[in-house]
Amino acid sequence: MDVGSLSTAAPSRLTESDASSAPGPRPGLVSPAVGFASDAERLDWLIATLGEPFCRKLGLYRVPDDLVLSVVIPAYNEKASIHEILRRVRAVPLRKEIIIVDDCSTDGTRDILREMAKADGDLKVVFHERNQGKGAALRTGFREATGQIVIVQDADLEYDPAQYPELIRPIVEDQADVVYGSRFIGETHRVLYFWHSLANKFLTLLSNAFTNLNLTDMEVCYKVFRREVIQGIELKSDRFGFEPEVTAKVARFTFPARGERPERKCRVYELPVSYHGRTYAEGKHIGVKDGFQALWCIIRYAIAD
Ligand SMILES: Nc1nc2c(ncn2[C@@H]2O[C@H](COP(=O)(O)OP(=O)(O)O)[C@@H](O)[C@H]2O)c(=O)[nH]1
Ligand SMILES: [Mg+2]
Repeated sequence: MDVGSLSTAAPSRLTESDASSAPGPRPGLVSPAVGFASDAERLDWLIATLGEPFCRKLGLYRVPDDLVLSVVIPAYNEKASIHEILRRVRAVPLRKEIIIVDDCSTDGTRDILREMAKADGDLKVVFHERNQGKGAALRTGFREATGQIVIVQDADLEYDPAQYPELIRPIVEDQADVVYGSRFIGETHRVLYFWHSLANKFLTLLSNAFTNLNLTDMEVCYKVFRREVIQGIELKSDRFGFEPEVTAKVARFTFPARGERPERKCRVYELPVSYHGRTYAEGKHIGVKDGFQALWCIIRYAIAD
């Protein structure tokens, strides 16, 4: 079942390109004879038929009409996947603002993005004049974001945008302010490098020891934030130090008292995400040096900055 396509409200919430790429009702599940005037009506029917708990499990739930998800995509030399990742992001039937930050690619990604921006006026593309790293690209993207919720999307195909409705749900339902995906708690994932995963687990453990959070995958790409959280944090790391830095700062983030509401800490949730890891031959960039840099950043941002 296409979870994303069914977790929608009225089609008015979809952009034109979303609407054109969203698959229609599935024969057998939704009979054409039933005829739904809108996706919202179809969703109501599904909830009434299958029951709310089951639908929630599938990521089928009502999203407020005015909700906009800002998708921030840092891209560096991703010409092989940039078209496809954008297609997959657009196919998610939520109202979205897509912000791509090209980190001074040299493989032709820049030209592709220029063309894409020309063809789609709604697509925000920012070009860095020199290569600075994922962290710097994200800083640029976060500054541009205007949606209520902001998600990080890498420009390769390792993560699946169809999971956005599940990922944002804890925030939509006001249980969480920040949601992390996790590749280690039960979803489908490609079996790859042992030492890589061990390093990942060690970095998460060390980060947890300093933050007192019990995350299982600190280095995951899928991090979702209420916009006021991510725009309320000052980020300094230019490269992959972004992950430990943002984690340390989220753990310390406090919402100020507002009206009746007292000051409160940021609430963090975690849920499983699938992972189709690529090999170094397939273009993976992150390496041993980045592991050591992450180690340094965990300590640095725990005690200073
Ligand atoms: N490696 C690398 N990635 C960058 C840079 N700037 C932006 N990115 C993007 O950051 C994301 C994560 O990088 P990636 O190489 O996929 O990391 P990995 O999958 O963890 O090895 C991708 O979307 C990259 O295109 C950069 O300077 N170097
Ligand atoms: Mg990647």
